[in-house]
Amino acid sequence: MTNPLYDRLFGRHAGRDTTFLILPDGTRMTHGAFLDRAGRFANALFGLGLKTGDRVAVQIDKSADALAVYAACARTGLVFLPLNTAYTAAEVDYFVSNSGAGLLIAAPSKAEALRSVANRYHARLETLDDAGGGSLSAIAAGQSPDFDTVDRDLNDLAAILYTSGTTGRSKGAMLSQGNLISNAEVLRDHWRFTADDVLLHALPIFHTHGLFVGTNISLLAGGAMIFLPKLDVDALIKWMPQATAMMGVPTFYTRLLDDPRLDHALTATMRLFVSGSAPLLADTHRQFFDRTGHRILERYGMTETNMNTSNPYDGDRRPGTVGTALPGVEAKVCGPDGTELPRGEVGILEVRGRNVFKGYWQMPEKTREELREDGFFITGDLATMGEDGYVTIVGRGKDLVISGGYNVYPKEVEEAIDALPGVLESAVIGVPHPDLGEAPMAVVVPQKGAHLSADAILAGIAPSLARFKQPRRIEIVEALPRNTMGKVQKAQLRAQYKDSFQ
Ligand code: MCA
Ligand code: AMP
Repeated sequence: MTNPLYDRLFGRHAGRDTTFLILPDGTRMTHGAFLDRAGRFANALFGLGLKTGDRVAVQIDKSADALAVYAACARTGLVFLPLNTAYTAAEVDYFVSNSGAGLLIAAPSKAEALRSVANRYHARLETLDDAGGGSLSAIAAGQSPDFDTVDRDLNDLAAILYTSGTTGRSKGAMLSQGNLISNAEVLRDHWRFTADDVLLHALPIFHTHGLFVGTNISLLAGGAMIFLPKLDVDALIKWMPQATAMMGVPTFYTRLLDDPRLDHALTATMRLFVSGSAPLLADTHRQFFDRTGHRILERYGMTETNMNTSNPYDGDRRPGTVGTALPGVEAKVCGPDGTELPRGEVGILEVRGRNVFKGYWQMPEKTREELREDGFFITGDLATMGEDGYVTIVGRGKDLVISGGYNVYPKEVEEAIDALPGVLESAVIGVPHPDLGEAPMAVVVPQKGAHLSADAILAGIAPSLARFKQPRRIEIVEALPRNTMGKVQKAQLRAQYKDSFQ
């Protein structure tokens, strides 16, 4: 019996008394103890009547048990579907309905709001909190830690992660066991992770960065993670002398730089700082080097592809670039028809490799639009590639705002605003933000005679949109700038409001 994802990431650690997780209160959980927890959850999930291939939607706070549910899904062949804890019930409704999830696991505090969602789609609802409580935890407590791992192969679906589209609703990116393992193996080797590493982990575990990049690499290498619930600079500073590596979005680095305690001594045990999910300013890279002597290693990825390019471990970590294609990944800068452009020209980045996803869940047309028949995935990112293969992301061909590493699709926010009474139309743009890199802002036109206020707009969209998608600034204007074709000129708005948060 084989199950590559479970066996290589988790199963081989069975019974080991090596440290896997160091929790915020200082307690340590060994690999063996973690796998016992995962075994109990595997029995609990099958005990609920779920079958291999069923989707398990999970909206819970970060904890050892949350990771154990991920391991249990790998072991049972259930498809893990993690959801941002900031999503509203209205947003979760879509994910449960679109995925046809058989089980929704929620934080107990959200159970009441999500019960009707689960009922509507005949999904089971169980709860799990970050302190060992909740109905699923109670079921797991009565189970055996032993479980017969379900046979799977590299092509089998391991996870669905939803990513919004520039038009229409979110799309579920289907990631196979092979997608996840191949990328984790490449990154472990590229970034030299070993069993001696201790990863300072303060990212959320419902996205690729914290879940597949951080956690899968640590598991493959057999190292430990200091597992913090969220970014808290005091906690990072407290734990850093016990760590060897950290992964973060650029906000991690700008907040650390704002703290006078960041210096060479604080980072003396660290061998690697990785940044990704959003552009790291070259200036941040340089300031971090001046303060600590460490050159942040920037890499580039997507939910659909895991990681595609990386600066080198040894060699030139070039500020403002995302490095070269990872081993086993092909990257090219192309024109609209997929023809590769001469080096140095700006085009859309396309990537191919074992890391690239299988397609969008039950959306064959969307899949065809973005995944070419020859296997190249059209990232939608504007890039250049130098003669030496270094890639620089210079912009986005897609209308997307990345705020603190979270993606905000303007169309989704505009639709929510436009649906409010008194709104004629709106345009949502990303503007530079000193802490979040970029933040969404809305420019709104009222209907004739209607009185609109920013507060009323925010209150109107709050029930349907996660807080991080809500505009940080709202301007009420008489009309939106348009070109002769009638298209809203977002570039003009971005230029007009570029200093909003500076
Ligand atoms: C929280 N808030 C945000 C964000 N996060 N607003 C805008 N953008 C955000 N990213 C809001 C909260 O709703 C709250 O609003 C206020 O900010 C403070 O909340 P708090 O939880 O204290 O926030 P924080 O601790 O300051 O978090 C900021 C953060 C966090 C550290 C940047 O968002 C974060 O960890 N981001 C990482 C995201 C990530 O992992 N992305 C990877 C995606 P209020 O107080 O007003 O109600 S995977 C990916 O992109 C690809 C594959 C890749 O390449 O990695
Ligand atoms: P997501 O859909 O959440 O997976 O976000 C993927 C997007 O994040 C990519 O298409 C890029 O636009 C952006 N991204 C990720 N890493 C980087 C990076 N190092 N520099 C610039 N943009 C990045």
